[in-house]
Amino acid sequence: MKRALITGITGQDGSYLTEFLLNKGYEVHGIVRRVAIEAPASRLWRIHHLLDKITLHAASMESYASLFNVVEKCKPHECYHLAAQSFVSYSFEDAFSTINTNINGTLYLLSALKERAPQCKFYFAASSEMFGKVKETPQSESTPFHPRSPYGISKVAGFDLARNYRESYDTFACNGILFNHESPRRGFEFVTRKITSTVARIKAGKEKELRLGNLEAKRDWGFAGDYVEAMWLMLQQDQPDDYVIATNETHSVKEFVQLAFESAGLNWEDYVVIDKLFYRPAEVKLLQGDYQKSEKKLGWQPKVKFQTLVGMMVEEDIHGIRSNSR
Ligand code: G4F
Repeated sequence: MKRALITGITGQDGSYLTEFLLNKGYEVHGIVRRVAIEAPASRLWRIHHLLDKITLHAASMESYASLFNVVEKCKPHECYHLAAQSFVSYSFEDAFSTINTNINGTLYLLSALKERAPQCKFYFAASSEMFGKVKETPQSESTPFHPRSPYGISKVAGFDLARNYRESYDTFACNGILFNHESPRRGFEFVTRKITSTVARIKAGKEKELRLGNLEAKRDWGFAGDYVEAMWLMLQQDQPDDYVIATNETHSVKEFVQLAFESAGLNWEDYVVIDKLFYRPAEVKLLQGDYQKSEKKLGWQPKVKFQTLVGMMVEEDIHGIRSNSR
């Protein structure tokens, strides 16, 4: 039986990936912070339904020794490194901890795997934020990076670390350059879930307005459930490589807002307030991913389209509020 080790297993992608790998017959191990094990209701809600099928290990991405011990115990065949401080806005507020956790965590894990499980295949969650001030549109694997936030910088470093382990030590290390991917399990701090959850609260009469920053920014938004399959496919190839995972469509935050309010039968202009608080010191204006290489080499394509994604998220949030008030 194949054994997979997932960092960031409690997050949106970790939960979908765990379901995907369990369906494929994997033994799934996850790394979580000790506080998460002590507060399962608030910290493990996305994987609550999977807890009796997986093994959780308490460790910290900031501690080489703790990661080394988990790798030694688990001896994984595949490792999916998803854990990160992944909220771009927060990375401006605390650049030091974002850089520290994201870069060192990746290096510690790569090093522990090299020492104790050198045959393990490694997936690094790189990001379209690395393209930042984009040099061309759409962006592909050959587009140069120009990150615009401490988070983006940390992801470029992680990307380079994975590639360097591949070139120096023959580590089977792949970088998935994932564009924004969303779902009803998305954290509430990200713009899509902030919008859909507030639309649901407005619909239920529990909220009066939605305060947002830059509505002109454009993103390539896909469905997280589709994207975890691509992570797995990368590790099933004969050679390690880097891949863009995207939809090749771009939409503004304003379009997302309009559609979300429309799906709930509301007019967005009656509720949205622009608040400078949510603007970033440096913005990534436009992202659109060219996933031709992934389509050709991995046989991967996105299934869920923008409209369906927005509708699905609004519907789930409305449903969630109704079931909670029953
Ligand atoms: O949802 P966001 O916070 O996502 P962002 O910054 O694009 O990053 C996400 O995608 C990356 C992949 O490209 C991941 F690597 C990263 O970890 C994360 O998952 O913001 C999207 C856009 C931005 O342009 C932001 O300025 O929405 C704009 N925005 C406007 N008002 C807002 C708001 N973003 C947030 N979070 N909150 C607002 O009120």
